Amino acid sequence: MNEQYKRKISAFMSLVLRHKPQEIGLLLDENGWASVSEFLSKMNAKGGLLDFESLEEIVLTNDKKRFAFNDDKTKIRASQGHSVEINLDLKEITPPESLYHGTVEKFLPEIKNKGLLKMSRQHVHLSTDKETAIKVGSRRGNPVILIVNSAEMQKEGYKFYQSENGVWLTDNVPAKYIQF
Ligand code: HQG
Repeated sequence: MNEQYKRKISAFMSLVLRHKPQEIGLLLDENGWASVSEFLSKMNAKGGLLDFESLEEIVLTNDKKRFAFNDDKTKIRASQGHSVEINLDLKEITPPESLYHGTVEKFLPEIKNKGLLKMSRQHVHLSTDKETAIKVGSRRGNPVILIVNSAEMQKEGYKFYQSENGVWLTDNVPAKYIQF
């Protein structure tokens, strides 16, 4: 499988497993899992040639480990980033002192006003390293990096989670905990 093809399939998998399973007529269970055999047959229904070995390669080599199998590899799901309502069964954990969020200038007035909101996703996404936040912000233009006082938030009752692929998640970040 060449890299370009892998990227294309992986982007489509993100769409299906996070946002629009109905795009291929797939159903996700309440925890976001799809049956691997059903996923493959529905991905291939319009003439695709994705087999289990290629899927496994995509899951294993994906740059952000966006997808995960269950133990016996009969189910697959996206590890984070959903807009469909599913329960990832995340365990609350203690965050580091601070976390980063990458955004762009044009959102700053709203963020200063309302804080960071999850918008169409299930959580606000944060990272421990600045580089990741720069990449996230760069998807929309010139990146602006915000620092979130996560330890202080947790002390004051806010909950933090980490997805299977290491993304820090929380429900919202009021502006008073953000360093602009
Ligand atoms: C902004 C990708 C106005 C927020 C990335 C962001 C990430 C506000 C946008 C993952 C706001 C939402 C998530 C407010 C937040 N007013 N704008 N009050 N609060 N925003 O895509 O964090 O590559 O839902 O700053 O790498 O950009 O797909 O979130 O710009 O990990 O795996 O509203 O998606 O992962 O955008 O990205 P998103 P995000 P993948």
